[in-house]
Amino acid sequence: MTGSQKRSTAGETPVGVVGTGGMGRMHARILHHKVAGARVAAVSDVDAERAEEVAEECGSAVVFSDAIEMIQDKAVEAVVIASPDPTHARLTLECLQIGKPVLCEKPLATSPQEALGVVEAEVERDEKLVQVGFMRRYDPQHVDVKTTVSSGDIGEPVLFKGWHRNAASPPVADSEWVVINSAIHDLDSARWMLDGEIEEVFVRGLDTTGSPAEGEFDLQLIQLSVSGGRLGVIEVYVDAGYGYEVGVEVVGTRGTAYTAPPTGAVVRLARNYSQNVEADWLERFEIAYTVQLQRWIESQNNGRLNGPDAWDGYAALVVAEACIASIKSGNPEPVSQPEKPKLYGKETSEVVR
Ligand code: ISE
Repeated sequence: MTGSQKRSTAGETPVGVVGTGGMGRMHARILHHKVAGARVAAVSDVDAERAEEVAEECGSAVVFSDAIEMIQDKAVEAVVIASPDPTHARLTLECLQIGKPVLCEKPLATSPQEALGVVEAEVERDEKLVQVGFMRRYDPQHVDVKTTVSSGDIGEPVLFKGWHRNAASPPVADSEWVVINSAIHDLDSARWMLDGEIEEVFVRGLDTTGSPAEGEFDLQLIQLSVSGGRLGVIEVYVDAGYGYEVGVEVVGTRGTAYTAPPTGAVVRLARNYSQNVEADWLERFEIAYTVQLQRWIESQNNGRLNGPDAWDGYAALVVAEACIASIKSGNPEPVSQPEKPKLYGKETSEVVR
């Protein structure tokens, strides 16, 4: 963990973290070490040893083996969900039912139907309590591109380009997993950057590993038609081997804006010119995760949730479902355009600095 440490303040929001694997541990550490106005009050995991370890590292958090019990505990006022993807929607609904603010890791659910259940429960409450962990919206480089696009300086944005490479995929990764777990970020970026809706997708793919499961695409090229007659193209490659890289470019009618390679010195040595590539998203997006948690805690104090919401989580899954259909059919597929309830406002959500 890099950067300055937080000062402790009175009136800290007691947060419960569900899941203490890589993501949960990272969220707990950031909350404990860096986020002002919050403390880790509880953690839950079926793996007791792992949970104890994280609890110890984060002050004196109470350990639960059951996530629902932790969510219902009166001492927990806000919840971060970082357990496996198939548990997200059910646990988020639990938070909604008892009125606790929740930051749920992406994807919000594993199907749009399940995510719609969360949206409907929130609309029923008539109160936004759910934020989805599309942390790129807090990454300084992505925010700069978005700000430039919104300023109108590059003219009308007409093309979104996204690239997303993981060093290696886990054994569970099939074509659907690549869309729902990885490409979901890029689908959200395209909606956010162009402030529009994806209307059609066409996915072509390759299996670069020669895995026994024929037709599993670990490299996917997703072409998009976006509202307003705009275009997009996303490359997702989850077995790129050399490291982790994510970037976007938005091409406008007068200019273009794109994310630069991240930080780190450029080294010239022995007739070579080099720069480090990050290992994974925890390293690449550490700042984004920190800002995301800080803004989320602040939004609870000022009563105005302004990050990516349940609608964004649902909308990305609607596009993901069309991508999966396109992989299966080998054809372009339309994306259904559900009507956005009033609760979620007009924009694809604002820039959050
Ligand atoms: C992972 O789950 C993430 O959320 C990362 O941000 C993403 O880049 C990666 O592809 C996913 O597998």
